[in-house]
Amino acid sequence: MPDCKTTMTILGMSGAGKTCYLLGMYYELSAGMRGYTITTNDDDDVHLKDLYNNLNDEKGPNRFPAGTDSSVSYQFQLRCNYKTLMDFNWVDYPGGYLDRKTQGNLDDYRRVERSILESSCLFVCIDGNLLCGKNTEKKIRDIRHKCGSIMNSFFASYMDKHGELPPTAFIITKYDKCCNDTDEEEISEIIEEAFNAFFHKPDKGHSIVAIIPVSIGMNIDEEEEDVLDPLNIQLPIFMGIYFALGDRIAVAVEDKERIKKEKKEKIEKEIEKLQEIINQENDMWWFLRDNDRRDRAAAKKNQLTTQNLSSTEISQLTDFIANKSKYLDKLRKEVRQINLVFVDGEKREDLTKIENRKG
Ligand SMILES: Nc1nc2c(ncn2[C@@H]2O[C@H](COP(=O)(O)OP(=O)(O)OP(=O)(O)O)[C@@H](O)[C@H]2O)c(=O)[nH]1
Ligand SMILES: [Mg+2]
Repeated sequence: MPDCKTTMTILGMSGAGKTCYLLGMYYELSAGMRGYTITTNDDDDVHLKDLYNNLNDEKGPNRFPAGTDSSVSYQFQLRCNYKTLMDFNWVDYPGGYLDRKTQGNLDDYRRVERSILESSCLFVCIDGNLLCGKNTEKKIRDIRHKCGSIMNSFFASYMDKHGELPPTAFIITKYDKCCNDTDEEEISEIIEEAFNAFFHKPDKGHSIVAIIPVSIGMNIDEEEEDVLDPLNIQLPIFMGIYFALGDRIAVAVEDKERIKKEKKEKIEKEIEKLQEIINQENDMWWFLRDNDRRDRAAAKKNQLTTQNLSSTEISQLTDFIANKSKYLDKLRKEVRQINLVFVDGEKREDLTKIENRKG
């Protein structure tokens, strides 16, 4: 049975908003949204709720979590109507780990690298502060130098390991800071310039990119504001789970076909052998012919010819495919809300209409 676990990793420099994104996501989805909820173990639940309550209760800079000083792994379940759709791993780490040369801690760096390489979907965190102002060239330069130069080596390692890049969401964090200084067109131009490799048709499959502006609350870092009011924060998670779930269903369909084919071939071989016995006996002189042996072979052959191909394994796979496909259809509606998407560098209306994703 295909497992229903995946890993998603957010890449972002120190202060880019990774921990706040995680808190906003947990705040929004642990409360439930259109039937979807996120759950985790009790200890992590208490810890994350403390942190997001602090974001709501405190004012000024004290409301924000301190910069992350060591990596923490979380195991979440995305549920639909309380049933688990998929488990996913999430690592919250200090952004400085991405730059092993300045931090010098190779073990921590390797842990984050492993998470990135195991991810079915990557989230690239672009700090909205880098999109403030009116100078597009400066924005491109800043993003290339502050994000691209360090992240590119991870993308290259991913490519070496998998031969392709995973579906990737470029998340514009702190969008509340830059929403008056930029628009979809400029953001698309900047991301395409800074991360050009994601905007080409690869040798196999497709390059799948979404650009998603997110915020945990309008001007939440200013004194007088007092509420967490997340914008779009659920969309990257839904996108990641959508593709991971689609992949698991595809694996289950392949497994089912393979098992059926193997079973059919095995039966055909047995039938062939039985037919040989029948022929051998029929070819004998009648006084040497073993009629019992021939009749037993004929009866067994008859039984095998009419035997259907079902088995416990096949029916489990059939149930898995039917059940998960139902959720995939439901999730598709959420993923369609992402409106800035690119497939092989071409702007598309809808991320869920990709033919032959792996082909
Ligand atoms: N206006 C605004 N500010 C935000 C938002 N999200 C984060 N911030 C600010 O950005 C700061 C850094 O956010 P973090 O989430 O701690 O950044 P990080 O990427 O986890 O940083 P490291 O743990 O050092 O790697 C916060 O302390 C807030 O001041 C947002 O949505 N809007
Ligand atoms: Mg952090």
